[in-house]
Amino acid sequence: MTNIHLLGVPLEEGAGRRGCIMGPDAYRTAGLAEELAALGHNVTDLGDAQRVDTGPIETEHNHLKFLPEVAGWTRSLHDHAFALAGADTLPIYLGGDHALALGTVTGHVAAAAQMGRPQYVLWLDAHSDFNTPASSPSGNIHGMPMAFACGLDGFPDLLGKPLPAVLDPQKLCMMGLRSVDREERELLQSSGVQAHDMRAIDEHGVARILRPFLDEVSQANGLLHVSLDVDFIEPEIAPAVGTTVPGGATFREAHLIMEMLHDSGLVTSLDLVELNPFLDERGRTARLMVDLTASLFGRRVLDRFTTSY
Ligand code: 4U7
Ligand code: MN
Ligand code: MN
Ligand code: MN
Repeated sequence: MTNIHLLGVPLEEGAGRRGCIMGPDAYRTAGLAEELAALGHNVTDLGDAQRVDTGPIETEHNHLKFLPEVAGWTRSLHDHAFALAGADTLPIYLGGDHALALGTVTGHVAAAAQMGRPQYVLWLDAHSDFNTPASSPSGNIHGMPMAFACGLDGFPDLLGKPLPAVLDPQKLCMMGLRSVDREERELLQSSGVQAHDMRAIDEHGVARILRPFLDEVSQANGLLHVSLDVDFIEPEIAPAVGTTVPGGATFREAHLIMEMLHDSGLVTSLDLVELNPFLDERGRTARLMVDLTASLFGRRVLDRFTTSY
């Protein structure tokens, strides 16, 4: 039995199109809390977080979109994550677009540093979200959170203070990559991130990639934050996302990752991001994300009630 806190993050300003603001309520409608409670967990819904007002944020990068809004969310979520990391609970952040990880990941990294434990991150995404303001082709800040958390140069003052601790890129494992921008790829490769593209999954399967990483986290007595972007999954089965890229993880590949994460007992916090309910088909993507989360919290294939989507 795990104490789970759900925190809604109705943030959409980091993405190129609107709709992620409806994400938290779609997870509630799809029955996330009820599913987790049915697995025997103690679930508390904290409601939605709120953005703080920052006033204008200085930058020479004028193409950054909705900078004060994203900075306001980053400050709010960093503080929420820092506080939740110190409590006896496993927080699930219900996005909202992936810019929320600017706050959640940096908050968990700061808390881990204070506890003297290494923080690891598993990033499940078609994209590496490793652009800096200078490298970003779009100016959309949801393409930048991991570069920010790893302390890369050129970011405006999103947090209102220097990062209390930076994420070690070597403790960041990415799976599912199939859209990385040219300059972004150089940043990613020179920083030493454990980056695995879809080809690696095709050749080796998810288990062969994930197991060594989980062993590493376990041996280091690390904390593990998981960030699941809807576009990690094949868009044919998860259409409710603004940035679809074909060739994503299959239903079983995604579930197997969640099942292995459950068995490891290592996960300490989770982001569910980029769900855009405006683009969904009869709630199927929201339901798939709820089912994947249920697998991460102990539901097994043989217990699963088979429905047809
Ligand atoms: B997501 C992109 F240019 N790399 O920076 C960018 F291709 O959170 C996409 O992973 C970023 O969905 C996608 O805008 C961000 C683009
Ligand atoms: Mn709401
Ligand atoms: Mn992403
Ligand atoms: Mn993505």
